[in-house]
Amino acid sequence: MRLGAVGAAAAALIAVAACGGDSGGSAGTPLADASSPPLSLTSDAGAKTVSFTLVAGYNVANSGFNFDGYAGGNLEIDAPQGWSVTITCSNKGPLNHSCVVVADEAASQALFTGATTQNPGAGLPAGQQASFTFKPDRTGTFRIVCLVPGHEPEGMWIVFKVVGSGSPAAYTVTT
Ligand SMILES: [Cu+2]
Repeated sequence: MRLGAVGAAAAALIAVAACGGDSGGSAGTPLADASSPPLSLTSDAGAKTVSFTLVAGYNVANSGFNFDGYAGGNLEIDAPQGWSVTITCSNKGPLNHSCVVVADEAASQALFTGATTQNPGAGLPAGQQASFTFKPDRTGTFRIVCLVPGHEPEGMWIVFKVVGSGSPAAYTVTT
C-alpha cells in the first residue's frame, strides 16, 4: 500500500512537470545580470524603447551555436507591444551568424518589419556586428534565431515574447 501511494505521488509529480513543459515560453527565472554584458538590456519606459545585444557564438555552449551563451530556447526576452526594440547582433565567430525575430520554428523570414540583420541566410561574417530596430505589433511567443542554414535546427534560437503591457525583462528558462 505504501509503495503504491509513493508511486501515485511520483506519477502526479511527473504529470505536473509535463504540464509545465507544455506551457512553452512562460517566464522562468529573472536574469540577475540582464543589464550587464553580454545582454546589456536597457530600457526607457517613457520613450518606450528597449535595446539589448545578442552575441552570436559568445562561448562554447552548444558548440558555439548560441546567443550570449544561450541556446535551444533557454533564454527568454520579453518586450511590450508597440515599443521600439533595438537589437545589436554581434558575431564573435568563427562562423557566419544572423539575428532574426521569427514567428516559429518553421519561419524563414522576419515576423516584424525590420526585425532582422541584412541577408540573414548568409549571416554576418566573423567579427562583425549590426543593429536593427523594429516595433512589434502583436503579442505572442516568438523566437530570435540565426537563419544561416542549419543553425536554428542546431539550437541557435532564444525565446522572444511580446507582452501586452509591463516592462522589458529577461529570464532563463529550463528546457
Ligand atoms: Cu548562426
